[in-house]
Amino acid sequence: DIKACLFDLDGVLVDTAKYHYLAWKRLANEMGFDFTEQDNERLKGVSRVRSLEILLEIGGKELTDKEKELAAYRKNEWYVEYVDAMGADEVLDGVIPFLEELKSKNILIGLGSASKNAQKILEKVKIDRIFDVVIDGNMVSKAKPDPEVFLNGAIALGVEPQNCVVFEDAEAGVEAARRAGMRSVGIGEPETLRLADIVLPSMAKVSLDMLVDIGQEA
Ligand code: G16
Ligand code: MG
Repeated sequence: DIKACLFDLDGVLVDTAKYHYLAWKRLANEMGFDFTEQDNERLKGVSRVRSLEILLEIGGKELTDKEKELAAYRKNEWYVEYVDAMGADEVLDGVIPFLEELKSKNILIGLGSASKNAQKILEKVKIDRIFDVVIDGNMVSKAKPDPEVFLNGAIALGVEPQNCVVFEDAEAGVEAARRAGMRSVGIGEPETLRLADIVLPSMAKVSLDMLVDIGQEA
């Protein structure tokens, strides 16, 4: 049975991808090249350092390690300005009722995000207090698809991986869940989330009944 749900942040609970996009685009424009929303798809779920490498590859630019560090720092300063302006209305549809339903059934709630800003974002949109554990980009050494972030969540909650369900919008995140020995709900397109046990177009479609169904397959 299901004892814990572990949620990715960007693309599942909130849409911070649009702010990452604006901040990366500003950096790209300063370096003299354009960065499109389609390019931004490649950065979803990817760490900050890796995102910068992809951006530089798109622009055909090379930077020294010191310059890379400064560029990533500046991008984050701009990104955090957007995050600071976020409010409770930015929690995606369906999320709050679902989290409340989990709470009422004593199912534990965890966050498993690549973002180093995850705690701040949860606080800004006022859902931080509902989480029993938060594992973020400051606490893991290996990025998704490595299962570390979700395994650490399960350990912190004292729950076995087979009793956890992961909610993820990124292919690498769904792969991480599978490698952790957890079930997963993909949020997005079935074509890109093939490893997920079920795929839903958005969190607005999630229900506890559906969760119980995938739990029984175990
Ligand atoms: C999120 C985003 C990524 C971002 C990463 C790191 O991951 O999807 O685009 O690059 O966090 O964010 P930061 O620069 O704030 O550390 P997730 O795992 O929540 O989808
Ligand atoms: Mg995500």
